[in-house]
Amino acid sequence: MTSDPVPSPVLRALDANLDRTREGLRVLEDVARFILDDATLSGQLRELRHRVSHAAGTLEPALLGARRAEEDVGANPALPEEPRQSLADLVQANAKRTQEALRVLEEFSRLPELPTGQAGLPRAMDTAQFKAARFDVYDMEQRLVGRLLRRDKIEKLKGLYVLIDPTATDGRPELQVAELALEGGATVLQLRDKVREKGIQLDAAQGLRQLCDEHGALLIINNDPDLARAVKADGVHLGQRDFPVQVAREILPVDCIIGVSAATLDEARQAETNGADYIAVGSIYPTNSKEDTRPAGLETLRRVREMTTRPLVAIGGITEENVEAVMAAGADAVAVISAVCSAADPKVAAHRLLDKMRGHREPTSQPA
Ligand code: TZP
Repeated sequence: MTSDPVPSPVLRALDANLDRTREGLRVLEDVARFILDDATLSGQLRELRHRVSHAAGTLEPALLGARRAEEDVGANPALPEEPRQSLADLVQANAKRTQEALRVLEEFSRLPELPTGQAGLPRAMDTAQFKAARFDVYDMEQRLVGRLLRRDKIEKLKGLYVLIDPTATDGRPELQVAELALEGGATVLQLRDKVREKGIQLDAAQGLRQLCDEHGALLIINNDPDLARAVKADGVHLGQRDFPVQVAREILPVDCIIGVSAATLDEARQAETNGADYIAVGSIYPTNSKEDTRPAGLETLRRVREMTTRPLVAIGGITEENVEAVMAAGADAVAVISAVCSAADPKVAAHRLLDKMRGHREPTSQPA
């Protein structure tokens, strides 16, 4: 007959913290899985949970045997449960708890009370794995909180996105055109200035920031993470030859969204893999607003739609006449320069585009 494992205070501490770690990781995993719909992130968290269990080694039965939950002097059912302000708050609270628990596992698993491991392992538990897992949780916390904070912004993308290009306003002040676009219902403005120096762009970007705040719209800066940071923009838009997404991410605050231009299915796939928050597919139609455009067309838009659930912003030559076909091909948003910035009345033009977008036909199996 085997004797019962000896209840040991060290084993109890290890058991409690192993449970805390796995529970915390499960909460993070379910946020990635059910809230963010992110198979990669939830898979990584599941794998981390399994690694932690594995690091407990052969001691698991002894830990279970040592459990005395009802005798825990630290358990206080009278303490009120802390409310969570948001999903980001929930993730942070659980990530912190998991990191703390992993630190306890790391420290306690080094004690001499622990038996030595099998097959030459110095200890029964893998201390180094607990440490590695703690660092992984720091990283996961940052990624999850970033994704949650950006999620609300991404929702606003689903509408009319107007690029404010100072060379396309027919000589009118860009802020005047921008304000009219917002009054007409645009939910996103992008500053796209390929001509002026940064100091001059800063003034324009600050003016746009204020206008977007007044209208509850997003401000995106074209290809300039520095300027985006300086004016607290909501995001940055990157072309194929601009900074890679990962580099821009390191420069920008975690709640800043990053969009990437794609003219082909492969570029769109790569943008998704690199972590772009939205993909701008274009040029859908010929345009005079950009010199070196590459044609993408509606067919590419349809194929990208089938490939990804990331928000798709269609761009290039979009007008009141063709916007319904663009929406029917799977766009979540439509980005324009000339159709609004160069219109006689940008407010009316924005309004009419939005009217058409709202009334568009749902995608069918028949090409539009
Ligand atoms: N990227 C692809 S097409 C394009 C950009 C910036 C220009 C869009 O301008 P317009 O006037 O709406 O065709």
